[in-house]
Amino acid sequence: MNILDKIQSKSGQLALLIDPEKTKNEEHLLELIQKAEFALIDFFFVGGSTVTRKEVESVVSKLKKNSEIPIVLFPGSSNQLSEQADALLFLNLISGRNPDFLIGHHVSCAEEVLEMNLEVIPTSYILIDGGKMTSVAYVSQTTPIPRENNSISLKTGIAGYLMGQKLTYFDAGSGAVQSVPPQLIQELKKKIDTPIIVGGGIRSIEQIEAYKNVGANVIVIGNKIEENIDFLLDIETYQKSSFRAR
Ligand code: 1GP
Repeated sequence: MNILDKIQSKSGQLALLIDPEKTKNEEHLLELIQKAEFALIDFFFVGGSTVTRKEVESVVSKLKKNSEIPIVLFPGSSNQLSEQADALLFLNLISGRNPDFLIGHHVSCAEEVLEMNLEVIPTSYILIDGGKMTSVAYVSQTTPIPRENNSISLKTGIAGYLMGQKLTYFDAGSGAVQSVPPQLIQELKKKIDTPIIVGGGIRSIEQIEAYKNVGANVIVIGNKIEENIDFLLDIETYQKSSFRAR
C-alpha cells in the first residue's frame, strides 16, 4: 500500500513529528523509535522550519535503519529532502500569500524530486492561528487564518481540493497554545473526500480522541513528545485499549 492510500485508509492514525534540529543525540532518537513502535505510531514525519539537508538525511537514515514505520518528509523548505524517506508532502501553503511557499521552493527542487524514488503527495497546507506566533508563520512570512473564522478555513480547504491537492494539512503550528478546532475537520470532511491531517499544539489523549472522532486521518504530535517522551507510554495504553474496544 502506498503512503497516501494508508493515510486515506482510516481515521485516528498517529504521526510522530521529528524535528532533526532537536534530535541530534542518537541515543535519544533510538529511545524515541523504540517507544514509537510500542505505541503503534503509524508514521514518522520529519522536518522543521530551519533544518538543513544534512540533518534531515542523517535522521531519516537512522529511522530507516532501526524501524519499519513509514517515513514522510514534512519539509520547511526545498532542501529538506532525503531519498531514503517513503514519501514527501509537497506542501502548498495556501493559507498564505507568499509566492515562495506557493511555487518558489517547488521550482527549486522540482527536477531533483522528480528523479528521486519518493512518493510525492500534493498537499494543501493551511495554517490556523494557534494563539501565538509560531516558527512556521514567522519563517514563511505568512499570516495564519483566524481560528474563529471557520468559513475562510473551510473555503481554503475546498479551494485546495479543487486545485487537485490530494491531502489537506491543518496546522496550528508547532507549540501552538490552541490546536485546530475539530469542528473545522468535521465540516470539511462533509465536503471533500480526500484525507485530512491535523497538527499543532496537540498535547493530550482527549484531543487525539476528539480528532479521531471527527474523522481526521492523521494526528501529528511533536512538541509534547519532545518535552516528555513518556507521553508515548500514554499513547501506547490508549492505542491498546482502543484496539481492544473494537
Ligand atoms: C507542527 O503539526 C506539527 O507543524 C506538530 O505540532 O509540535 O505542537 O505537536 P506540535
